[in-house]
Amino acid sequence: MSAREERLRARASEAGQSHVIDALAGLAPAARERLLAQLERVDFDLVRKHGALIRSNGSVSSAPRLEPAEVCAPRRSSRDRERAERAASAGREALARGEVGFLVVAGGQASRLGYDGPKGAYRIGPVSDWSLFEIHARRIRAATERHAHRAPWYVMTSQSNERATREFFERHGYFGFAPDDVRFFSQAMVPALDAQGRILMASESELFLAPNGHGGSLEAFAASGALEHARSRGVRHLSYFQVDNPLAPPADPCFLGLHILEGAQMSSKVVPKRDAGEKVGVIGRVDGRLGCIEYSDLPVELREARDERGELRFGAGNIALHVLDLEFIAQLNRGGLQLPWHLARKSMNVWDGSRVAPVQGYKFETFVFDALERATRSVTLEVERQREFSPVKNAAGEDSPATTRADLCRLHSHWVRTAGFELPAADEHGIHPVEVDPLLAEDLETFLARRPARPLVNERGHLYR
Ligand code: UD2
Repeated sequence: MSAREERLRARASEAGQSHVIDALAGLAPAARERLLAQLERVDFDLVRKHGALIRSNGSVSSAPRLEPAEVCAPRRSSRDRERAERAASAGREALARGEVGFLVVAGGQASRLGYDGPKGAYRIGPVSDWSLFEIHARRIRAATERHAHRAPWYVMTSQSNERATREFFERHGYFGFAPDDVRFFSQAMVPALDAQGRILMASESELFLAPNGHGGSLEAFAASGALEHARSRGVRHLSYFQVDNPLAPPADPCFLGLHILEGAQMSSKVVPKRDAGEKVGVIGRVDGRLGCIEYSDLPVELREARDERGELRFGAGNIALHVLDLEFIAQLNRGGLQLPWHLARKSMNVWDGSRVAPVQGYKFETFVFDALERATRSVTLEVERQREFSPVKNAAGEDSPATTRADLCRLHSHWVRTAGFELPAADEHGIHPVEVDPLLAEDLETFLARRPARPLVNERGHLYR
């Protein structure tokens, strides 16, 4: 056994994982090298911690004390409306100075959607048939053109989709961006474990690794050099969004301005939850600090609790749109990023020594919203769901491609109707197949101001561009 293998064996067996070294025996040289390279990247101390987390059942020692968060709600309070209007000009100025960069997290595995490829490549445009990436790209380009300033776009992938994502961008000419304005970086992967805390294998020569959650974006952004790149470009604030939500406005002057004027380090947008059971985290004060409780961790009595007006007491649904200051990310990474780990029990196809078979295993993730409690200042802004949030999560039913396409059509039909244009016939669900190119307009006001002559008509519907 080589010195390299000896070193690894010592580390692995100390962590109770010698089976992964035993797996090297009998492998052909290339396979052996692949497994060795993977093993060298494993943080065995972390694996040990994750094993302990399984044994403690992932439980938090006591139920959290939760209070509603203070929310800025321009639609419900005239004071907040005035505050938001004042803030918008600060946001516009920051955009015009090029101080805002964009970060999309796209490292997830799209397993619920059942799509074999990067989720961002999924075609969602109801009339245009544009992919999620293309729609986000058009929104960012619209913002940079409007504010006459180029800004970098950071795309977080994971090992499982990095190559495919880069190829997709290349094939599409970087969606009109200068290649230097798009930077990819990859989040880290961590081993999945069985119920005894043993590392699972994906094949005889591969560990079963899974992306470390979108909290990994904060670490990888710094470690990959993206943070330095952003600094050198004069970026001070990062607009963060998820690839699955084509309604996400990446450059909202009001949100950016509120964040800046408040001197905040990390801010969030919320929408009132659709119902108590909706699968979004809730932003609130957790044990006195601002935070977000994931839907699966919210005790049922808190999930159902209502205030005197009959509204959900903990109804500030996290839609995963944040502004993060670059210096805040740098500060979080000083001495190593320490976000809490969450575990998820899932069925996975693993190598059992002779074949690949499904077992119940554990994956480990950190969540970006856990950084909220480290922010000394933060703004929570309530926005309208129909304008900003319609994620593609599932293959069918709620939050699926069908509901997202219908939401896009509903919003854009409203603009088109208000502008006095004719709508194409509705389908059996009452949806008019209409879509507006973000490069033309991202809101009703701009659409009315630009008043496009006529739509492009194709077999799917009307596209205004
Ligand atoms: C997330 C939030 C939920 C709510 C909802 C809004 C968590 C745990 N919960 O729910 O509170 O805000 O979104 O849509 O996040 N991703 C990565 N790397 C990873 C894992 C995820 O890049 O390792 C990306 C993924 O590509 C997607 C986004 O993060 O864009 C959300 O991931 P998800 O769909 O697993 O999160 P979900 O639906 O549980």
